[in-house]
Amino acid sequence: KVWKDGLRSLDTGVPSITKSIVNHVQTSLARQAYSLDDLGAYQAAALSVRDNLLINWNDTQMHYTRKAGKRAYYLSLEFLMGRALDNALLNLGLKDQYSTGVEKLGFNLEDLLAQERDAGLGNGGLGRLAACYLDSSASQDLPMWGYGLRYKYGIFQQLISPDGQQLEAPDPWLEHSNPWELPRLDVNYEIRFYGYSDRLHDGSGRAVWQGGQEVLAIAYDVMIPGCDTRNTNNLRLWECQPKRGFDLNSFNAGDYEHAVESSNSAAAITSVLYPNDHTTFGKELRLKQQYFWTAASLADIMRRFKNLDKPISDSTMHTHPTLAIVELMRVLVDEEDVHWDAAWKIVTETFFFTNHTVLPEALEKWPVPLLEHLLPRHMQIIFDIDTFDILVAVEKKFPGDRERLARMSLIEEGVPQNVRMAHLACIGSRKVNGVAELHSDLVRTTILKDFVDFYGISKFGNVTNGSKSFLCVDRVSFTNISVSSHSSPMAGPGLSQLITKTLGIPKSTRTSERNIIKQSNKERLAHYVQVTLGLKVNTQALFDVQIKRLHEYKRQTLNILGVVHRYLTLKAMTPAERKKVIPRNVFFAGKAAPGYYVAKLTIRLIVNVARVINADPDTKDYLNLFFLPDYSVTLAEVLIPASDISQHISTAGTEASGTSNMKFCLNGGLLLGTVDGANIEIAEEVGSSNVFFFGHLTPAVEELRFQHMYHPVPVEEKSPALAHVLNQISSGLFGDGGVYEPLLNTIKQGDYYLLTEDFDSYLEALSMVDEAYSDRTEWIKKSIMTTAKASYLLRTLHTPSQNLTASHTHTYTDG
Ligand code: 26R
Repeated sequence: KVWKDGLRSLDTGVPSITKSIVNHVQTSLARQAYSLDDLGAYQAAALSVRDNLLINWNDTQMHYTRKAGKRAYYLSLEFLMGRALDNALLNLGLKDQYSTGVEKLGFNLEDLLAQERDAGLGNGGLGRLAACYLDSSASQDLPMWGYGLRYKYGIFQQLISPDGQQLEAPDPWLEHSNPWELPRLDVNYEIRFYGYSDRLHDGSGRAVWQGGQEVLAIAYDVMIPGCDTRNTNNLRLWECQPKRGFDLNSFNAGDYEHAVESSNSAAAITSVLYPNDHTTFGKELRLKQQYFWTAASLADIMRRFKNLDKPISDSTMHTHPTLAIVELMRVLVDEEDVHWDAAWKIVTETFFFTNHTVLPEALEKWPVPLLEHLLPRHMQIIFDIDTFDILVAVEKKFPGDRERLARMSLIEEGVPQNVRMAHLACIGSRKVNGVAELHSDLVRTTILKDFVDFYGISKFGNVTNGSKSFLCVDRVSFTNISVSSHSSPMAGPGLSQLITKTLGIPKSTRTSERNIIKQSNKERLAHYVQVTLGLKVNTQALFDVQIKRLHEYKRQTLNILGVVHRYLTLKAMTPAERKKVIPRNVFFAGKAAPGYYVAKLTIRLIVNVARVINADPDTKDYLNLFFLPDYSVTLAEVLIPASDISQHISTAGTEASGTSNMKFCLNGGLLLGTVDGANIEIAEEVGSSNVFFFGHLTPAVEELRFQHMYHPVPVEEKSPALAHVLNQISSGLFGDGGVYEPLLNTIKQGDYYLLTEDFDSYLEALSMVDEAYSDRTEWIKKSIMTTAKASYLLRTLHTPSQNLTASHTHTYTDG
């Protein structure tokens, strides 16, 4: 924190805030203050906040340069940032002042915040994790940079058609100018594709790569403010532009289309985020994105390194940036004249590889012919690494073990051959880690087992997501709802303020304040549903939430089948019996990859079940179902704080970690889940009596799958309850049953994700939730304990003022 000495102090009083907003209206926006709409007011307020950030940002960068210490670089194809203004105001501690300031100008701050479009440059957990790490490192005064792509279109907008199908629309998030980015037209690099590579055969291992197509990488910087510190880090996003612009010859010959072709093909590289999650697809454009981004980022890092002459450290994420390993070899060997062995040593001391999934369909592989065509030099380097750094070395350690060689090689045999990116990431990195204890174990014992045998176990660690690293500064996890935009009479201080405030106040006051906050968060969600779906929500009911990308392994299908079961059970009851049932609202949100047929069918089923259930006078006082379209960071900020229970019900061994699970806990929502990912460590911390676990454990999964494959048993025999539910759907209770056959068949045939095996214990867990919720006093205790213990698990707070030290935590949790 040395750099904080001798800093300019900012004038953040309300008068200077209003003055600066009005200034921006007139000079930056060229508009008149009296005819300004909310969008204009948002833009002016954002520019005024940006002025503050810029001063901090400049001072921070200057300090880093002067200090010339080691830096960390976080490479990710995805940064799911959400909205920036609210985050900046909270981190700068200026929310109250700006609220008063814009009010004086006739605006409401919450309405202005709502004008901002989410920066949705990511798919789900992996992208949001990257955003959290940026936020967290800035808050902890760590010199970390993010590197990513400036997609013109972020994650698609999800629409739901009248018959319940997901439709996709583009997300033109940059439509209005983006006040949060600073174009750096002077920071640009030339990136080559295609061409040919000639080895020099002079014993140096060098080659010359030329020809092909060159494009330009242009830097855009996004300021990342720390919380309660003036430390402000940087996220550098690359835009691809053509190197030469128009081809004048074609243009003059009247061939306009050909003239702009090269500019189009360059622009295509950073035009859209791939919306695929957990499935590889082998598209050339995606490979181009990966190389473009790793090459530009490395060139930038190298330039900074040479200027500073100090060590660098580099952390890569997932297998998406694996080409950086090969690119750094190319730069060192071909351009910097470093000997191959010395270069390999530098590379393998520089990168760290975090694995984020063990699902086989998500393990990245690139066809050799494609790589050879697009990046001929890199393909040569990969073959050389394979030969010298794997095959020769493994043969030496395990002589004559040909099967092992074939398993470990970077090249998977077949037509065509494929490059295994996870192997490359593993051997090119200093350390490898998974994202929760169970997942890291699976990395060590399944996909990278041979590499553990080869390198020894110490290279393979675990870094559980959230745990002691980022969560207390994640706005999603700890939503500071003060006054909601519809100004509910119940609106009180947010939970985080309560925690800071309550250290030391009596237990009864804490409990009632917690209840007021939870209730106001439910009202806020109810209001959102009313506005977006036109449906009324009973805010006295239990709020049950499952929000995440749609995927078979996450088993949203299990949840919706459970809802149908509840509906059928309610229908079979007498009115008197129903009166004893705990009313429940079930909320779903999440996007399906546009080409993922079964996941899209699940959405369709949810929407159509909702339509029937919500309209049924027999049951509508006891069960309601909502599918909220277009899940986003901003929507998560409304949903997570409102939950009583959240579902994290993946087949054991499939969810690497999950990150929203801990965010729900921090917000006092209890977990209903399988023994998977970070659920396990969360339960260890918050106490197993505060978590509802069900389902088979990881070791049983493989054997059960085998049985279902080779000795299928009818659903009826495994679970009569499930069979009944499936029959009702097929027979048309929720509209044409035939539509859902392909989805239901995934359960009836093969049942890879083991719904038939887990259905009955899932129902039991749901009943236990009902039972626990009926004793409201006990439930509230559980909820408070969950918040307290979860914040203990995620206890790295970043400032002395907010730091819950062990003794404070004790004060808070002794209730
Ligand atoms: C190769 C390609 C198509 C691809 C595969 C997988 C693209 C994107 C993914 C997404 C994966 C890597 C992902 O999002 N994993 C999630 O990472 C989170 C953060 O670590 C975990 O919490 C979550 O469990 C895991 O699914």
